[in-house]
Amino acid sequence: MPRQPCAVPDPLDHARRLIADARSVVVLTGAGISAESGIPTFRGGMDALWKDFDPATLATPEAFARDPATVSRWYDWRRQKCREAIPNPGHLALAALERALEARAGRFTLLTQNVDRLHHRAGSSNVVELHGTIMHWRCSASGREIELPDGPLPTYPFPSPHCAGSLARPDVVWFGEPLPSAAVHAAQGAVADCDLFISIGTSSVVYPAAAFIHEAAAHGAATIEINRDATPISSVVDVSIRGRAGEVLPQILNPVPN
Ligand code: BJW
Repeated sequence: MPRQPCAVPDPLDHARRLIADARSVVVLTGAGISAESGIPTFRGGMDALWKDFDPATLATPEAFARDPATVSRWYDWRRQKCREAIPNPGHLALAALERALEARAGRFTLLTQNVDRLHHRAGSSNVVELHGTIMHWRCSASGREIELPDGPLPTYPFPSPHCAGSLARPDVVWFGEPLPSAAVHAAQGAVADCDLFISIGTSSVVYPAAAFIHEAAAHGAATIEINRDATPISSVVDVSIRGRAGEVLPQILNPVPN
């Protein structure tokens, strides 16, 4: 008898089956999901922000202390880019997944490393911003929020109106700074409880966010990665889907499998 070829499951079908069976889903997103909204990623690719810049000169408290004008100007330029961007089909598909899980009395938590607010604007509600948001700025001394003009800041650096001699800084998490404790707490609770973890558009090299998928897998959650390129987790996830988030997510989630 001729041998039948062994059926390799199509990764999109496999992902749909895992989503249909899941009751508690955690999604972790990174810069890749916003790339199709025109927001540059940090690493990898011709347009990546850190292709020409050393992150240590822009994304650390030391850099801000050394050269607040350059750092403020760079973040304010990015704030304008985020304001102008619109959510893409990947963001919208995740908002639809949240609504579908709610409808079947499931749980959905969206952990994002992105600071652009596009998930909120797409309609997602249970969003945990691990690295803060570039849309809010705060006093570097007191931490009080600072109202910003809609357009570019009038000066770089921009003085804080709250404390004499201190400066406005973006409410983001720089290297060497702790993540907001409420965000870490919410993330850890969701990860401990999930039966499916989906990592989307992140290089999976920045901690502690990069550890969450391993924690989820260690307690038995199924894992899916959606990324344009291979990453350190591609060979350890249950389903690795190589493609653009804005194209792959609608294929899996429109309609949400049930
Ligand atoms: C597509 C696509 C498409 C493209 N579709 N895919 C343990 C081990 C080792 C190091 C550490 C550790 N614990 C802590 C550290 C140190 C450090 C760290 O992780 N360093 C590593 C880099 C080595 N971590 C920290 O410092 C963190 N703080 C901390 O741990 O504090 C501890 C502490 C406790 C108590 C007191 C004091 C301290 C803070 C990390 C903060 C990260 N901040 C940044 C900047 C935010 C502000 C800003 O926006 O400028 O966050 S760094 C930058 O990287 C940004 C991102 O959120 C983050 C992750 O990047 P992401 O999203 O993965 O983007 P990319 O560009 O890397 O990847 C894009 C991906 O998309 C690629 O894979 C593409 O293929 C893909 N892609 N187009 C799908 N269309």
